[in-house]
Amino acid sequence: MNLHSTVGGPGLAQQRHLVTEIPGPVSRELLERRQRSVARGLSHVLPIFVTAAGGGVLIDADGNSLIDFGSGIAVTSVGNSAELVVSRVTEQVAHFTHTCFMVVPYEGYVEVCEELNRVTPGTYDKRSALFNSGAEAVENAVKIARHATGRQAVVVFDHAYHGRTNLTMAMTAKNMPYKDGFGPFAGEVYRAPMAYPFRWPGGPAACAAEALDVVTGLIHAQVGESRVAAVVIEPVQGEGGFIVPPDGFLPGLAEYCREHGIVFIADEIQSGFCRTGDWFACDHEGVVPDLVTTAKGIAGGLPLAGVTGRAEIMDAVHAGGLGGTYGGNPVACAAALGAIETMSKEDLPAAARRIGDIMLPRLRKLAQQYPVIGDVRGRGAMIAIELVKPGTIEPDAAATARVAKACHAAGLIVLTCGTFGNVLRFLPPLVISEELLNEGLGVLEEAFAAL
Ligand code: PLZ
Repeated sequence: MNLHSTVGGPGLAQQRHLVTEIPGPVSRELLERRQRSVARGLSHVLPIFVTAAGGGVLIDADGNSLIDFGSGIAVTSVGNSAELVVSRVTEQVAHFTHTCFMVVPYEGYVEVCEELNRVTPGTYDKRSALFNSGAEAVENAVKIARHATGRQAVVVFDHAYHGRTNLTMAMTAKNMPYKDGFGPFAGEVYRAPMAYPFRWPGGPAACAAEALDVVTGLIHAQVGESRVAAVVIEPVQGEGGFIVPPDGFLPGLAEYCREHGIVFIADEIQSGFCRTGDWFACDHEGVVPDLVTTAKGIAGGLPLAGVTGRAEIMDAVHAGGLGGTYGGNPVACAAALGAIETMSKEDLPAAARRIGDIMLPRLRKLAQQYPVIGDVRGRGAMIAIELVKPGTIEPDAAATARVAKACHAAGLIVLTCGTFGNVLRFLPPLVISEELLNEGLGVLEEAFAAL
């Protein structure tokens, strides 16, 4: 079967165009093959098999063109097969594909670390290290924080998502599907309540101050400040429901960590690299973490992740204490340099803000029309709506699934998230055209009308 008839990238026709039902016959056939060969544990949001993608569209094996509001979970912020990613990767792959940075170094790795040190929050002296996945970056950030402080405890939050490896499963909040049956989990991980304005018992206005009180009180009573190596938080929570903490919460938490010698780690794996309208979500309130974890958007779709932070913390680890065969692979580094250049050249933080400016008013109008939408939130191009039983805050996962399904059938890729499975999230590529963005919103509106 020849699935490579179309070349991807920004040159693809930017249109929604369905020629079969979704999934079509070719995808269904491939899905059958997939069932016979790929483990059941891996599931799909939408079982169409992709043959090309670029800008704001995905083309499937049946020739359907779908609008992409997912970016492969916040990865292809610069678009699929972005020009500078393709050219840099093509050049690198022809020169050499791997040496292992621990065996023989290369400039690309150093350049990516220089870029990370430059673009992440904080102007202090920084160092970076590169890894393959977000989970691996989080694991290493915790290793570094423990080594630097000589302490063991790690504090994480309700609704947190940090990965699927053993330590990061322990740090992730949600049982199904991430943790169920996969224990025992790593120890010395403590969970605190998240400042979640929509669900905060005392209401959104009291949320920041009350949440800070509860978190710091819990650390004092149940862990002991002097035993805490790190507090790890997503400055805008991703998988847990696109929860945006109220202003004041993150600065307060950072200040508290500073007072107690606790390493403040921002997991910017989903929220980073222009997604929220700033280079990093922490920038919104000028929060400066001690360590930042990055992945996803960093390399335009190639697997790469980073830990960046204060030189004295990063360099506390002995030589040879960090590493991995593939971490900072030269091809992935080339992709990252192309992606970061694209973000700067095309001012993608501004593009993300423009996406938010278009989406939020339309979604707020939709919420007025349909009381099943209990909350509209997010920043930049990291936007979500939370679905509830009208007049309550009781989650409505079934309605969420129905809306998502209707969007998929109409050629719009949307993702769900949230501890209760009742959040529809929107993560379009930051290079999506205004026309396509508006058309996608139209599909969503029709899905609500049909609910
Ligand atoms: N930290 C904040 O969002 C990855 C997970 C998809 P990896 N989120 C998507 C899934 O179901 O596996 C994520 C994240 C935050 C860490 C991670 C982990 O990144 O690259 O998936 O390991």
